[in-house]
Amino acid sequence: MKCLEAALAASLLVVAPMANAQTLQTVQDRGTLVCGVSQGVPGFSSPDDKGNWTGLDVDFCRALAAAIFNDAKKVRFVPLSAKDRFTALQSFEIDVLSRNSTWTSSRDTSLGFNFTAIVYYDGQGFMVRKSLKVNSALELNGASVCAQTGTTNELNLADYFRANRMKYEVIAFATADETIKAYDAGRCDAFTTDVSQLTAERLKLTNPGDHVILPEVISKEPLAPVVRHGDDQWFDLVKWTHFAMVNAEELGVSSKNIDEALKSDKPDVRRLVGTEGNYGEQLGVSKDWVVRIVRQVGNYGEVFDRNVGAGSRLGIARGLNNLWNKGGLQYAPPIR
Ligand SMILES: N[C@@H](CCC(=O)N[C@@H](CS)C(=O)NCC(=O)O)C(=O)O
Repeated sequence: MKCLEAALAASLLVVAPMANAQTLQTVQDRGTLVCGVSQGVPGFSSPDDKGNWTGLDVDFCRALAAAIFNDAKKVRFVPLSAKDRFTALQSFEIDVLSRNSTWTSSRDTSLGFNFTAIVYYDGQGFMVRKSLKVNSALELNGASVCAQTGTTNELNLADYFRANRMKYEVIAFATADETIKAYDAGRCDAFTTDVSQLTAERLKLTNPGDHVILPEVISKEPLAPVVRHGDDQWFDLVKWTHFAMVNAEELGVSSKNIDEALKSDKPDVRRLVGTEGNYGEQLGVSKDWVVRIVRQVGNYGEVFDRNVGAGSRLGIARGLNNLWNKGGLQYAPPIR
């Protein structure tokens, strides 16, 4: 019996990953990366009038495509609601989910996923009308709160009000548009989601200046691209795409000076840009994978600034998303 169990376990170990271990090959054969994004959160993933997708989550997929194909445009974006995003990944409709998704233990285990690397450290907050004259979330006893179905935000909301012995009524919607429209129309006293999304969604309100984001941040929302369990090669490539962009920023390598970086004699820059070692090949892509990413998409700081940071309409400070050696939490393991 013992032997049989061991044999079964051994066969499962081999069979489980094999069933699913072909993502990079599938993407290469298809010639396009299929990337799950939101249905529209400015700064993270939203289509313009011509259907061109932009944002931090979008650029992450473009970086992955640059590494794989040397062409950041070879991505098909699939807009997904909060409720549908995980089924789309489980059912192989997408190769990777890059959609402001919070890394939680149950999503990482029982849903059958791996969260790759934290591309944005976020936390949940509240927005209210200034005319409500509320300065703190602790003054929201009895409030009605708009939220989106299938998010961590719904759950944190319940925890926060229970912990602070306050009453509330949740009004939940399936899409971001319905949620923000309901809030704009005055159907709820407050709107809750991750602070970055509050900042982004505020731009869609009739009079953004009439609304304020309250100071409390009630949860940890580490946002990370997600892949399916059972494909370590793909998991590695997706996670190292983020690490490459962070390492590039840390080493001062950007889209503006990438050609000089190729001539650098600094050992860590040489490993990053592939003039030394075969680190790209070890991931299943080419030696110059980081050069492709940085040239076509940029380093992490460039991507942050133009989409959500100082160079964008959102103007979000780097804060927790600054590099570890500049007071933030972005810390990438070394390429070597
Ligand atoms: N980070 C949270 C919330 C993610 C989320 O879906 N937030 C809404 C708030 S606006 C959103 O991005 N909606 C965009 C959409 O459904 O397209 C989670 O992973 O559950």
